Amino acid sequence: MVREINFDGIIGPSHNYAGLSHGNLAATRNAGEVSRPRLAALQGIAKMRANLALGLTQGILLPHPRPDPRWLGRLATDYVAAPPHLRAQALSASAMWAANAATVSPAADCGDGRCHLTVANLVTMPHRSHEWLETLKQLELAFADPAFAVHGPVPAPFGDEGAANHMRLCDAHDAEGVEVFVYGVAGGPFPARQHREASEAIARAHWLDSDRTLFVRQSDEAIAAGAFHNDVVAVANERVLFAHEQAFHDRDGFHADLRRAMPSVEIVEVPADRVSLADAIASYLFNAQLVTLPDGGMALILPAEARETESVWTWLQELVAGNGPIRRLEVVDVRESMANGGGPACLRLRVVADPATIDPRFLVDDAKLDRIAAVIEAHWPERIAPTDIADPALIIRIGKARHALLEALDLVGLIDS
Ligand code: SUG
Repeated sequence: MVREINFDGIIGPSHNYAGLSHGNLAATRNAGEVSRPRLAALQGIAKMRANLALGLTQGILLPHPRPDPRWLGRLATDYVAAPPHLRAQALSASAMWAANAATVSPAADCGDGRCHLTVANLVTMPHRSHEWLETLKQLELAFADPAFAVHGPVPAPFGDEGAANHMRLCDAHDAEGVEVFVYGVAGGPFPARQHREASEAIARAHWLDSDRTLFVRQSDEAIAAGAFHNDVVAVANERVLFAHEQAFHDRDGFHADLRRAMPSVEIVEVPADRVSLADAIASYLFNAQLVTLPDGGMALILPAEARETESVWTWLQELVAGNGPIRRLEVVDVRESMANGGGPACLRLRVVADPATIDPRFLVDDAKLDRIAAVIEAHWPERIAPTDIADPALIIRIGKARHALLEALDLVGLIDS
């Protein structure tokens, strides 16, 4: 049966705070802090357990080999000899943010009746620009069934950051939808990571119907306020768009186009005079997972920071007390990821498909999460301080930890070469 499946990136053993993402305020603020990879990964597992408890279907993507030896090799160096900035870029666990792994168009939207996935090139940030090779390998394995078409990345210099800048509206997940690609325009204080050319290439590759595809410009003020991806200021699920008033460059034009393409759309907008852009971005209100529960109602899976931000929590209480489509709030603690600018929605990639067509090694239940948690408890470093990243013992430990996870999941030799 076709349904939405959330694939969460398991937070890798090299998780650390290197301040690598200009324009991502949390990551920059926490540069040089001590990270807690074990706690981080267990927080991610707890989020997946909470999703399972809501009756949702859950998948996983695996941490990448770090430091990335192939990337350093192409830069004619290795981890020991590399200058500190390349070391940090090679070591990053940024593949945990699966919303940046790929853009996914469900079969119902695609001209050839297959579900299409295009791996994101992530070319804007050096530490993320080498993720796609390993991500592609995992996607090709997980989605090898003919029900899927997995594409390589859009070529540089057209920046593509995947599902974080893509929203889909539909009456039901398995029905034909309207796909909304959100891009930024360069010129502000921070990079605009998603380029319109890349989004257009993806829409062509996925055989999307141009009448049901919108290209929407993100507002410059949102990017300047720290919304380095659209999913920091907007999220969609089925017929609901949940967005900040200042998320889009031409809000009225976008709303009109969306209503024309999908008359049943319900736009839940948070006004700037109730929640400022700054509060929305600091709390990651919109980086919630907006999900349809098995009984048909919708829930927002929010980071704890949303509950701790008064303007946001007050607004949310009114939202769920009203008669709107969003009826339930679930709070999760993903603070270690949040400190690098990654909320609950950043950690997951949504795929609408029949679970029977997916490689079962990439799907989880509680028992499998127990096994993964045991590997994390046994092998993930407890903490990484900035000075530790030069320590060869840490690097060996990180490699062994990932290998232990692949062993536990029967993936040795398949994605670790
Ligand atoms: O690309 N942070 C990630 C956060 C990605 C969040 N994803 C979504 N919004 N979908 C980024 O900026 C920080 C890593 C560091 O600085 O060590 C980082 O890459």
